[in-house]
Amino acid sequence: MSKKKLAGIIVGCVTVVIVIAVTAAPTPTTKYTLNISVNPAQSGSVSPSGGKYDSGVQVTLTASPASGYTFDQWSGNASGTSATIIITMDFDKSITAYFEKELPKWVDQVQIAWTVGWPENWNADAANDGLRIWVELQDSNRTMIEYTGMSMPVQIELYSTESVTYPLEKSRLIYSGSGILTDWNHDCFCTGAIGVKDIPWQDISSPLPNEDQDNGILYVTVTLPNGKDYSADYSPIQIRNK
Ligand SMILES: [Ca+2]
Repeated sequence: MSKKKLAGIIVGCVTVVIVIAVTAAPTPTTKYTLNISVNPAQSGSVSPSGGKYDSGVQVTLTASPASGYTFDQWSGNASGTSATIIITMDFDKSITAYFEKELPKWVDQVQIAWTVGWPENWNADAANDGLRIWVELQDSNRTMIEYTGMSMPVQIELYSTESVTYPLEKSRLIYSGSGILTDWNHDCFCTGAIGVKDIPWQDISSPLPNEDQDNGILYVTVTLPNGKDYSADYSPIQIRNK
């Protein structure tokens, strides 16, 4: 065999080996990134929490609410209200799981708000210092609803009244303020409860319009966690220390 022929065979073999090697090398797979976020922060979690996936891979996402929250919906590169969904990683995806605060079960039972206010002595001396306001929530059977750990805004208004003859009519706004309902056993009419708001006499505007100036009408509006407002009034209320 001539040197030239031998060289030709060697070159041929090497070429075949190279061709085989190139053909056998794995094709690099495209990977896509999955970014998961949760809104509001700390309201829940998603499994898996994100990562890199081969193109075309299907990923099952499961949303789990934190205590006191429920799953609401997916948004971004996914949609739906089911807590478990399957997505296909065919491009980089950013997905947000939305959770919302779970409403307390008693919220739907509230039908009535009651309020009352009495002169109270809340410092060391013997004289009453102002009005103490209580608010109570009731169901349709007028049974007090027990709740705890709430933060429910209460708007409070006091009006003077020209007369103590029913029906009482409001004359002039003499106090406007706000309070917070927190626990049923602190904000109810119970003896010894602290009430929802103390209004010092000096915060109630004066002079009052006429000889019935010691009487007024109390209005409160409670806003529940579902956004519903419940109003209550109480009259005549003694709005000056006697
Ligand atoms: Ca006092």
